[in-house]
Formats: sequence, C-alpha cells, structure tokens
Amino acid sequence: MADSDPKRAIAEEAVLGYLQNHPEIPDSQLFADQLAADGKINHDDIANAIKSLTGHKYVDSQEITTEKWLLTEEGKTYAANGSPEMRLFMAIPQEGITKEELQKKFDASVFKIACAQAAKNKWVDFGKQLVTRKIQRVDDDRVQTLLLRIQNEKDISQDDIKALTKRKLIVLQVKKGFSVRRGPTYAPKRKKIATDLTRDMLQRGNVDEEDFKPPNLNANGAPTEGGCLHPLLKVRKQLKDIFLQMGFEEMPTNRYVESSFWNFDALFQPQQHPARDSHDTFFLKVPSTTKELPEDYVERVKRIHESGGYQSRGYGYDWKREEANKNLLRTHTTAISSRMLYLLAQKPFSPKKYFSIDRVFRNEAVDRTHLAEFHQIEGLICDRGLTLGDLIGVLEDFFSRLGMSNLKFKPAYNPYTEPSMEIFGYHKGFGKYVEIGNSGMFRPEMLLPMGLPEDVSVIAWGLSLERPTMIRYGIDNIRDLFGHKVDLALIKKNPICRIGLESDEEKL
Ligand code: FB9
Repeated sequence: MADSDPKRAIAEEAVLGYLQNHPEIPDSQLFADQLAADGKINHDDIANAIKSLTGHKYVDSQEITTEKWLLTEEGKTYAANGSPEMRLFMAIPQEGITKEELQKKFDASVFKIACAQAAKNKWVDFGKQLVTRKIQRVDDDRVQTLLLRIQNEKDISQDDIKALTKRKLIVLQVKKGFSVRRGPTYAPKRKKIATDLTRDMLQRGNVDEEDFKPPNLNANGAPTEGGCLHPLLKVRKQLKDIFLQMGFEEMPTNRYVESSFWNFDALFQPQQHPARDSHDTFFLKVPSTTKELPEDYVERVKRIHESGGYQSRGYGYDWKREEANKNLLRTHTTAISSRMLYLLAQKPFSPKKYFSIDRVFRNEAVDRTHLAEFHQIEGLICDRGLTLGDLIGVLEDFFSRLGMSNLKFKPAYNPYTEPSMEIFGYHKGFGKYVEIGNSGMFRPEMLLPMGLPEDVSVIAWGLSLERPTMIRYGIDNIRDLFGHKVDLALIKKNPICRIGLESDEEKL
C-alpha cells in the first residue's frame, strides 16, 4: 500500500522519522502545517499514514480535536481598520455632522452596522438635524482589540466570544487530528512485511526472519456469491413440507399445455362457460388440438354434459368433441387433479391425498395482485364417505400450519365443486380477515364418469403461492415479486421463510 502511493510513503517517513528523535507528535495538524511548507503532503496524507502505521503497530495514536477561533473576512477588516462604530465615532466632529455628510464616509452596509453599534454603545446621538457625540472620547475600540487578541491566539471571555460570533466576526474552526507516539513495532523505516508465505521464502529458507502481516481475522471473507432462492420458491418449499407432513403426495404438474378436455370438460365445466373463451384462456395455435383422449371416458363425459346421468340432469347442450380437443395453457392445476383422479379410477380404489403447486395461466388484466400467470396450490383428498366437515377440518389443519387461525367459510361457486366455499383467515399482522383460498367437494358429475366408486367423494381446495409470498415478504405489487422488473437485491437479501412459525414481530 505505502509503496503504491508516493505521498503516503513521504508522510510515513516523516512521521516515523520525526518519532526517531521525538517522543511524540502532540498534534498531527501542527505537524502537517510544519511539513506543508514544502507542499508535498497535507494533513490528510499524514492522517492516512498515521492510521496505517497504527494498523501495523508502528505507532500508537489517539484522535484529538483542536478548536480554534478564526476571524471572518469582516472580522479581519475590523481587526485591521478598527470597528465601524469606532470609525463612525471618530468621524463625528465635536460640533456634530449631518447624517448625509457622515454617510458619505462609509459604504451603506458598514454605515448601518456602525450606527447600530454606536447607538447601542450610547456613544452617539442621532438628532433630527445632526449626529453628535454623546461622550467625549472612546478610549479603546474593544471590538478591534478582541479581534486582534484572537488573531494572536490569545483567550477572550465567553461573553465576548458570544458577542463577536453573533456579529459573524469570528468562527470556530474544529480540526480533527492525532497525537502519535512510537508503537510496539516502531522502526524509523517501515519494514516490507510479507503478506503471503511464498515459494521463494521457502527456498531461501529464512521464513522465520520474515516479518509477516498479522492475519486480520476479523476481515470479512470474500463475499460468497452463492445461489439464492427466489422468495416464491422458499414459500413453495414451506408449503411442500406442510403437505408432505400431512401425508400428501405431489401430482406431476410438468405440463403447462393441456387439452380443454382435462382442463374443463373432465371437470364438468360446460363448453359455453365464460372462462372457456379466449378472454380468459390462452388457446394454442400450434399444436391447436390434442392427439388422443381415452375415448370411452370421453363418451361418458359427453353424455354427462349433454343429458346428465348419475341422478344429474347434466347441462342439456350439444357437447362438441372439437371444443374439448382444443389445446390451451392450463388455467388451473385442477386439470392435473382430473387426470390423476381418472387414473386412480382405472384401478381398484385406494384413498389418496394429492397436492400440486405449479404455474397456471389466465388471460387476465394485469394489476397489483394479478399477472397473466401465477402459481396455484391445490390439495385434494379422495376417499369413501368424505364430508364437508372433513374438508373444513383439513382446511383448519392446513392453514393453521400457515399461521392462519379461526377460519371463516363463505359459500361460493365453482363449476366442478358443489358445495363450494371461499376461505377467509384472520391475519394477525393485518389485524383483519383475508381471503386465503377456495375449496369444495368435486361434483359426482366429474367423479362418476371417471369410474370412481359411488361412495367415494373428493374434497379439494386451492390458493395461490404469490399471495402468501407477498404477505410474508411485505411486497404489495406482484410485479415486484415476479417478472422482469424484480430487483435482484430482493432475491439476494430476503429473510428465511418460516410462514406460520414466525414470532409476532416477524409477522407482517
Ligand atoms: O391465495 C389466495 N389468498 C391467500 C392465500 C394465502 C395467504 O397467506 C397465507 C398464510 C400467509 C394470503 C392470501 N387467494 C386465492 C385468495 C385471493 O388472493 C384471490 O383474490 C385470488 N386468488 C387467485 C385466483 O385469482 C383469480 C387466489 C388464487 C386462487 C383462487 C382459487 C383457487 C386457487 C388459487 C382454487 C381452487 C380450488 C377450489 C376447489 C377445488 C380445487 C381448487
């Protein structure tokens, strides 16, 4: 370091050299002023040298603060030429003088001050006609005297300091500096200290003569630019753990492209349902239609839509195969639930608890909480004789693990569940109820055509991944969480996610 910056080297040499035959440098400011003569170095160089020499224990140094009163430009003129009030007094002849006459002798700003001060000192009388002396003579131009004393670094009383400061004739100069003494490893010259053990040293075999820089064990290591998880993935991990702890298994959601059949028809969602037009759904141009569907099952779905069955009267419309064949970007992971339930029905029945967390796409207006895609979280339990009570029970268990308690349920409508409920949970952080999801019991018109036994019912619920993440990380605009506008700092520095496990102050 020293060798790279010549000024530093000069400053170090000056400090170490001076201490060779002086016990200390009492004030680095004064020391620098003496050195500044040859203008090569200034106090900053000296200060940096002292800091670095202190770091290597060549010297011991204490920070000192020196205060000094300096005259302002105005103060300097008064010190040189006398105070304006004194000069005014002197300019008034015994017989007095008209103000106009007197004014001519001074420039405006000074004349004003002179009059004010002379009046205050009761030296002068400003009559209607004439300006006259109130006293015969003024012995001492106190202001000038005080200013000169300061100039000669002599002390004056606090009151005088206050008066002169008020007249902006003096200012306090505060200087930071050091007092320096020889340190434990003092040497007149800085010894080149080795920072690393090198091959040459080993070859030269004089390692123990080498002077090694003491390792700075408090130095921060090189920042480890390790990977970091996007907050969404942290919350997703939390939710996966909750599902796995509750004995659920994850459904394979690695297919964004879905056929209308599995995304809508299999869920008993009628083909004229508003969600099935391109205003809400992204339909694919290529490949625009699905290749194969389980024909016998399709037949049963067609029938249940057209004319019902299983005590349902269906929708009574003309169901079109080509509509079901249309490919789209799935609008919900419930499309995967329908596939998995259909597969489950193809073998002897065994109860199942499934979950999915993955992207879904909806052609919606983008706003603070909605993008054209979000991550849906879905849970379903398929078993004999499940009731709405079971659904409510499992929801209370699930959301309690997310720190949401005393849930409230509001009747809702989904084409594929009856009854359906919107779920509301009390959020301590917000101090209010927030909508935390939707749920219901899959309709028999969905389950029976799949081939599931009559007494098997399926309870299910869904929520988004973005909402809990925004709440957990205090993000109020979804565009700050997901997409090209995300600021990487948020990704790099966001706290661990322990939803539901947070202490109160952690709660948002
Ligand atoms: O996530 C939502 N809210 C939410 C969830 C958790 C949370 O914080 C947690 C603990 C800290 C806070 C809020 N919602 C669902 C509710 C609203 O945000 C809603 O306005 C937006 N919804 C999305 C859909 O928007 C069009 C969230 C998304 C949603 C809605 C319904 C389902 C899935 C996602 C579903 C379903 C379903 C129903 C029955 C059967 C199967 C699936």
